[in-house]
Amino acid sequence: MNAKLALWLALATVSGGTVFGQGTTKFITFNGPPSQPPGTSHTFHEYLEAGLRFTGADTNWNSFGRCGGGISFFPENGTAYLQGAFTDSLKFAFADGSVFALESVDLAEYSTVVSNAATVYFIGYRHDGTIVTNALTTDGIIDGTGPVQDFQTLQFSDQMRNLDRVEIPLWSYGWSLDDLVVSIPEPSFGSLVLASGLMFWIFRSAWEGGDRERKTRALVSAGNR
Ligand SMILES: [Ca+2]
Ligand SMILES: [Ca+2]
Repeated sequence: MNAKLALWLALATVSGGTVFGQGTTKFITFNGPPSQPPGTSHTFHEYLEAGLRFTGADTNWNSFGRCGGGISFFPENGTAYLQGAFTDSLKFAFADGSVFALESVDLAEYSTVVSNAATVYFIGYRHDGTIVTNALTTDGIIDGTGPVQDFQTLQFSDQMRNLDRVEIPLWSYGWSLDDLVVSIPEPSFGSLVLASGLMFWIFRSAWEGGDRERKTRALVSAGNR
């Protein structure tokens, strides 16, 4: 194996890891900070968790709700979650600009009063300029703080990756949202180890090559004396 081939393999391994690696999975719980105690519900303009920044998607109505649970007519899962009432919207992206994929999300209806099955439109703006939309619909089953399970875990399609940002627009309101699972692709540990091993081999070969050349030159000059 020559040095150029080894270098090419090392680069291919790293870039292959970037595309096919496991990446980092982030579980966004919306549990804070800041804390949102049970029995409370507030309007938010910004919320940050695990590097992901949430704001309103609309410039005029730049808000969304955050509920601490423990309110009889709102959905319940024992933790804090986000809500989109009329005039609410949501936009999220990594503060450091990392591209990401959406894996799954827990969704519930807005309340026992607005208890119709909620269809939530997630509009993904991909890094290549294309746009992908997933419309996720809840089961319409909600009893607030009663025994029934209000939230469901719903999966995103395989198209929801390589995203710069995601928006739930103003017209897609009447939802409750928790436990968003997001992943960031990155080189896997195995591919990094293999790549660094190949790089070491390249440098060692170059060093030994240089060393052999020096020895040969010394022998030749000794023979000429
Ligand atoms: Ca939560
Ligand atoms: Ca439900």
